[in-house]
Amino acid sequence: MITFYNSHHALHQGQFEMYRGALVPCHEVPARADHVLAELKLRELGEVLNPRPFGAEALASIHAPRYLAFLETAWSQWLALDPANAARDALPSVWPTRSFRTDMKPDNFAARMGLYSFDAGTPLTAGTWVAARAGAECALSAAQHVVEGGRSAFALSRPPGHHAGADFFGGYCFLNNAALAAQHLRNSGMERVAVLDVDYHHGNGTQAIFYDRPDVFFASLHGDPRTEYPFFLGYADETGHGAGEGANLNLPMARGTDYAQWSEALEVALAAITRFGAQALVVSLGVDTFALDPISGFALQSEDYLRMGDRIAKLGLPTVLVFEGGYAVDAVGVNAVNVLQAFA
Ligand code: 6XA
Ligand code: ZN
Repeated sequence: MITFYNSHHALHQGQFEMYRGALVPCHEVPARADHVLAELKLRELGEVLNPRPFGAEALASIHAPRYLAFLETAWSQWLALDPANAARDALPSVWPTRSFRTDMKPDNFAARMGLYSFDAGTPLTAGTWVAARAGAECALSAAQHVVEGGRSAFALSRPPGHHAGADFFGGYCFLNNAALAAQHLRNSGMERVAVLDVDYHHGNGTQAIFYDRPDVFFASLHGDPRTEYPFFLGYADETGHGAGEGANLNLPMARGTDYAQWSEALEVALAAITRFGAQALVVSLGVDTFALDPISGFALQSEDYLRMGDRIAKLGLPTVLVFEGGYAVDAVGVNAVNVLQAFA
């Protein structure tokens, strides 16, 4: 399995996220990717390459120009407010909820942060843009590898991506790496592409990006949004809209779900992807389904990730795997690489 990795991921290093009224240390830390990289090298699972550069058009295939322009300049806007801001991350604190307008371009930085985000758990830091862009290039390079005939490729991207929408960040995500990979496959002539999201959290950004499209099928296995983040999307009755009706499948599960139950939902998702007639697959590979994950509620064990990789590989589709969540930092390498090893 070829891996695309860029050390610039470490430039995104948030200090704190808002949790129950307090700023607590970020769960989404650079060490997560370091552990995956170390485990890949230990098992000699294949080449690790730097991504190719991709131009602004590639990001604009998924993200709104005004959002990209904001992300690129956000840190300098933050510093312009107060040079002392160099020592603290930017976090949003005000949002346009129902009845507010979202069509204007606010002059106030806090207003812009709120306009382009949906939670206070996703700090924007000095290196966020460079890291997110490099992570997106890993996903695009992995997709390009598959376009060129590769059976599979892994994008070891950080920050993760599946909560990011066309014009918003949140859930530790800024650019939607999986959506960018799927769109790159579409642009390169694959007519029907499926995204399988196995992260513990519903991939609200990916769902929203493709919700009214018939050419990209989105299937997600996740913690029930009645109790689990991101709470406001990911229900079973969300099946797509307009031309996209029928191309969205949510399989929410209760806290405590183990691999025996989880793998039944996987069978449902894989059968739907086969019926859809996907020519290529993108996997949003979060391993926060692990029993010891500190912010999640499923009960998967490390060996289960071998079974997961084996089962998804049996679909026989050209596949791009994109790293998402997983916060049991010491186990994240073993768990993610178990999927990749079984796949390869
Ligand atoms: C709330 C939890 C964010 C979940 C991030 C994640 N701060 N998404 O792992 O897949
Ligand atoms: Zn997650």
